[in-house]
Amino acid sequence: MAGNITFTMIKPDAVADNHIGGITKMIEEGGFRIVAMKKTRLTEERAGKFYEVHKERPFYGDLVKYMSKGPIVAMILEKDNAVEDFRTLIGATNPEQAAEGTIRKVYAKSIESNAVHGSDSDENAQIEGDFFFSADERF
Ligand code: YYY
Ligand code: MG
Repeated sequence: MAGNITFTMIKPDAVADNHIGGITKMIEEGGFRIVAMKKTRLTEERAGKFYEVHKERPFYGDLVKYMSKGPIVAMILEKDNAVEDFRTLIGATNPEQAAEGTIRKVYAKSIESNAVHGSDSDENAQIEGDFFFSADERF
């Protein structure tokens, strides 16, 4: 059975452009409950660790620099079938391929600056949530 938790970040450009409210509104209207939420900034080292699975990919260096260039908003989200439903809500990685009504369709500027992160499995949702939040920060 699919889990009911996923993890997201609002990425630096979307935070800098004042889209925290707009994106959070789409998340809540999409049926997700915010369990934990924090505005913080990743160092290059921590961004590198978060995206370690991609370290052999050609875009890894740029991605790490991008994700550490300014504050992000991290959230743990709850909903039935959370991981899959959230991937549907955010849309394709490349905003040119993102469906109408998705967060990336509305807020992404490019494949790198694509507004939000979404976990790709229940296992990674747990790992990523634990990366940012302790047990006493979840309600
Ligand atoms: O899970 P998702 O964020 O949709 O894409 P991933 O394939 O996990 O890549 C992580 C992140 O890397 C993506 O959100 C933007 C960036 N990226 C990129 O800059 N260029 C690519 N060709 C692929 C991904
Ligand atoms: Mg991914």
